[in-house]
Amino acid sequence: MECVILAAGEGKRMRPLTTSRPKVMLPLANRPMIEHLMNSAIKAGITDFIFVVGYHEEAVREYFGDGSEFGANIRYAVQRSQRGTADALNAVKGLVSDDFLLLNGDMVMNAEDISGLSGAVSPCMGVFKSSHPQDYGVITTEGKRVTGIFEKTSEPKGDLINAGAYLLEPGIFGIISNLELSERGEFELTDALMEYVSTGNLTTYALSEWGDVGEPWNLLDANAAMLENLEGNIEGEVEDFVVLKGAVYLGKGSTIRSGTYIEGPCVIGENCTVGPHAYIRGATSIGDNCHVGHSSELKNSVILPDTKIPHFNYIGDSVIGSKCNFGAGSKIANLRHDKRDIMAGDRNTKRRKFGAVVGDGVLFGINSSVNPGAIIGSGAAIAPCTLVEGKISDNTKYGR
Ligand code: TTP
Repeated sequence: MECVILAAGEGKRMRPLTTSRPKVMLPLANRPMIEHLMNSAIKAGITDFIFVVGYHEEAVREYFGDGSEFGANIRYAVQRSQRGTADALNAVKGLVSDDFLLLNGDMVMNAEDISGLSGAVSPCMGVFKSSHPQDYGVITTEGKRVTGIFEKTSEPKGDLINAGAYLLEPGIFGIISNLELSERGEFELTDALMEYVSTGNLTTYALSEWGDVGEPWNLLDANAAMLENLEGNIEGEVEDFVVLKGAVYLGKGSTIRSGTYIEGPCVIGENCTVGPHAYIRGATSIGDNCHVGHSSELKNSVILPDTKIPHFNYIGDSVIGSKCNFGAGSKIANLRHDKRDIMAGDRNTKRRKFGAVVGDGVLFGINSSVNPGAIIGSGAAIAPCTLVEGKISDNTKYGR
């Protein structure tokens, strides 16, 4: 069976992390999220994939090529402008001739569920019982039959959500060709599926585990979930007087220097230097070529490659882009004194602890302090001793 993965979206909610890469290439445990999804499908016995790419498609193509290095056979279809999920699926019209799996590329699913969904009767929708259905499209059912699909609303009609995973048949392309633009100006897959709902043909498959990765703070949860299964392994060098607790993975060419204390799960990529005297707490992923130096502390964060956190820094519950540099003493706060949920701009992270979202190439002057919920645009330069809060656009010079 072929598996179509939608990977063309820009991921506006993930900005500025998606300034220079598509959302699906953002890492969980140092691997693009779409690689984890593909690996789950491979474990479920699927080897043929069609990736629908568009926004920064070169990043996906360069990383995966034809898939042979990953034990997969990947073809590509292109969605030129991001006009919705049904439009993205339409890019594979003519490429599939039988039942196929369709997965949103920005989510986490396990192999058992992919296997179960692919063995269902088409058309079938993967659904998940969510504790916060108001954040998703919700469906209603009678037995296994879908009776309604509803947009995200503050008063959902139940707790079963549309997980963005489907078993479909080629007849869907005929339905898509008759779709009209939705109110938000997109061709929506859910509108196409309503055709099946009206004839009583769409059934559900209940997923046992699921996570979507639409917002930056979802990356932290999904990263932590990935790291739960981390098998520790030391491929680099660990100097004397280093304490490693829990699962720690250290990549080739990396060194953990004396006095460093790591509470896993923690994955450190290749050619990194950690310490002397660094403190890293789980669940943290550090990309290739990073430096975490003396008296720097990291906790529950995702750090993209080539970033330097070299002297007396604190980063908690944050997502940090690539090629950033933290001046000595610069820190990111992750808790409000009134303990209220952290707001990131006008969005509620629904987390009591959240630090910042930092784009690529941000330079922090010494002793700069970042307030919880800050979103700092790619290429921004923060002046020394500056208090950073709110939203900062790409390439801004901030502070004195
Ligand atoms: P969304 O999360 O709805 O959209 P997005 O990924 O562009 O993110 P944002 O809302 O933050 O802008 O997309 C769900 C999936 O569908 C995701 O895997 C990306 C994919 N997609 C496309 O491939 N093409 C599209 O035109 C859209 C809207 C989404």
